[in-house]
Amino acid sequence: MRADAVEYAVTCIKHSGTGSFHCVRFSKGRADAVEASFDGELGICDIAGPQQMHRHNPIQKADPVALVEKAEEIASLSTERRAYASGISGIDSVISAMWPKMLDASRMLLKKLVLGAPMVIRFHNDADGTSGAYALYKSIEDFMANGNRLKGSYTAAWIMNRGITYTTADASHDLSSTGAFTSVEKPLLVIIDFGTSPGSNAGARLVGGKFDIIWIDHHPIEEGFVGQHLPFYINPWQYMGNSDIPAGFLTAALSKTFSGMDTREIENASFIGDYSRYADRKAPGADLSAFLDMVTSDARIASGPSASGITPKEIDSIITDQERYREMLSYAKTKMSDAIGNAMQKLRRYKANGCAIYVSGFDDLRSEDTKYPLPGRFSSKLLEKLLDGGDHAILLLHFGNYVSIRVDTSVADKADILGIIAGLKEKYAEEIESGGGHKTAANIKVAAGYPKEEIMREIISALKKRLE
Ligand SMILES: [Mn+2]
Repeated sequence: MRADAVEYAVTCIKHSGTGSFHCVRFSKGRADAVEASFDGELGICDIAGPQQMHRHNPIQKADPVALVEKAEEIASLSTERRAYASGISGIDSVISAMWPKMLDASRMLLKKLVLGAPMVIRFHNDADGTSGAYALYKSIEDFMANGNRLKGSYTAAWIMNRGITYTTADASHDLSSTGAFTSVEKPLLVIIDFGTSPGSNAGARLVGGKFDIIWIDHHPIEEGFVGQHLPFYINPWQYMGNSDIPAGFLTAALSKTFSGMDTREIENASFIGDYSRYADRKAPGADLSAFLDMVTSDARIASGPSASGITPKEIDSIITDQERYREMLSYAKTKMSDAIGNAMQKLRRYKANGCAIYVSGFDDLRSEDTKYPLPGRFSSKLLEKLLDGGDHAILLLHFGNYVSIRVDTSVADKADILGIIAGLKEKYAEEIESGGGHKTAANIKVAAGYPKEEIMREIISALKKRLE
């Protein structure tokens, strides 16, 4: 070893492209990571510093167990043992119950960061899922810059998921993209704000054993969903909580195990985006929520510069550019309020006992090229607007072969929209292709060519009867 050389451990090799090597230098509870481009293998190498990172270096065998232990030590020293307190008591009791699991999950994540293991972070393309990815991204950046225990680079693919299932196609993609790495640590998959549909089972089974997985969610757990048995499945329903603690908030809380980053605005954006009872419309977060909703649904923006989906890094580059952020926010707000204004003019109103039932079409309310706003989210916004008037309301928004139904929480039990849909599916077995959802938000898909007007008439009369 040369006098000026320093021992680095090569902990991950990327084979694709020009190839690169994740090298870590451990010293007294901290790590410095660098990317190098020499030829080599996992092991110990001597390098004199970044300027020599391209040179071929002699490599000795290293004990991978010892390397992992060093990374685990850094992860453990970097994490906060006391549970994050948001100041909202209904949330804090749930978070403190979840804390031991969050702490373990986050230590695993930090260990992968230190060792440069490939990570895939998939987030749902709505304000909630994206606020979670954004909170995690900012917290990792903060940790690497200010944490003083890890400096350098890490390896992650951030993928905006245009659906709420982890499909076998997603799993195959993740296996093949991480297959281009040789690493002392398994790759990590982080899932944020997917549903709990058994439709994800096949994908989850495909990556099982090959990835460590952190799955952060807040949807009621469907029977037969295998994700709930993962060691790092994080869902408030397992801890006396419910969907009012959205995935964006949960991810921000998990990030608090290792970062002191202030994520309150991001947390509130997730509350607002998912209509949580904890949403605070007077605190910062409403703009961010509207912005995230738009950048994840406007077809031209959501695809991102690389056409593979906008990433938290790109989102951050817009948000930190004040002028650009203001411009895009105003675009989002104008588009949304125009669509709401047009829908309000076209509304038909039916009277039920103690409640108004509104019907509106959505087909010509948005431009074909941007696809913004998306109908499901728009119907929630429109109902919110209708409820501003103070009366109870139910909304039927139709577009294409779909009817999107949104129900005021205070009449949801009585209206029993899921019961109505179940009855209709029996009566119109041929005409209704699918239907279901929650008691406040449900959808029906009518078979192509069948007039949805008849189905809507049936829904209205069933609602009137139930509300009597
Ligand atoms: Mn959500």
